[in-house]
Amino acid sequence: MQTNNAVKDVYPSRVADQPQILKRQDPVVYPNDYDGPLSKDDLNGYEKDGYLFMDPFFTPDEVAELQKELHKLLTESRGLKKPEVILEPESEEVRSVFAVHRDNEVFKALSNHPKLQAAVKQILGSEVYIHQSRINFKPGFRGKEFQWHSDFETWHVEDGMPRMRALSCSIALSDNYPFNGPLMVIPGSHKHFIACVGRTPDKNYENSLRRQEYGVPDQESLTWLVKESGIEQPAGKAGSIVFFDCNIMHGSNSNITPYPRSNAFYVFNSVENKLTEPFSGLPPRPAYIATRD
Ligand code: 6CS
Ligand code: FE
Repeated sequence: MQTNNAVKDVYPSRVADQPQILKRQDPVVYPNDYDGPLSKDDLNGYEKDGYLFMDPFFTPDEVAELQKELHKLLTESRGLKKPEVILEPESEEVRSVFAVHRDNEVFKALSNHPKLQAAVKQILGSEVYIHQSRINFKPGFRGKEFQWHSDFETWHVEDGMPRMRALSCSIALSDNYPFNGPLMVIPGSHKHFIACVGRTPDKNYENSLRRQEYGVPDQESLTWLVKESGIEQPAGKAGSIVFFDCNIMHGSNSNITPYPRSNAFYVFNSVENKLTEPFSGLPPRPAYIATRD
């Protein structure tokens, strides 16, 4: 068993030359008495499937303000050479802008939205902080795919996230349709941890955020997961939201339609699950990808 300093690695990945399917060793919904917008059924559904889709979640006025800011941010980011601005792998199109909860007033306010915060605490059962935020623009015609992966596998290996007590909120800022590359999830896959093969390269994030190669499960494991419970694609209008568990297997296809699929992603981590040293043994990733302070 690998350890880094004091913390045991209960989910070893990218250490063996064969993939492995391990059982999850953490709760999905953490017992708590936080009040919020999620019903008992919502929470039971999230526990079983690993995700919860709500359409709508935000009001039309809130959506209008977010869309205005989205276009402003995209215009500002084009041609901007800064680490937080990630380009598509085969063009100069903007793929993502990271750390919007830190650098942008409108998206900072969104991360503190009372209804959003309340829902997240009903699931994680504690106070929370933002581990990572980004806007994925997935532009029309050129928005490329996101390979299948578990976020937790990356956050554990490359950021040192100890346990599965985090979640992502994907907030639709443009209408997500079945055909413009919406999020695809494998319901129930969050209950298994797919240990991947390969060794994480130094500064892997300089490529992985454009096209992920490490931490992408093998086809046999993916086929096994899909056989268990199929594929769902919670595609909703602008203002809808998908809460998804840190370990659910997910991905999205390229967008060859004229309709951008732009979403805001906020990753909330429990204050009881703060990052330790990366289990890869490599230096930690920069703060704009993983909050460490
Ligand atoms: O490396 C990461 O942290 C990012 N990669 C993906 C594809 N999803 C999670 C996260 O945004
Ligand atoms: Fe992801």
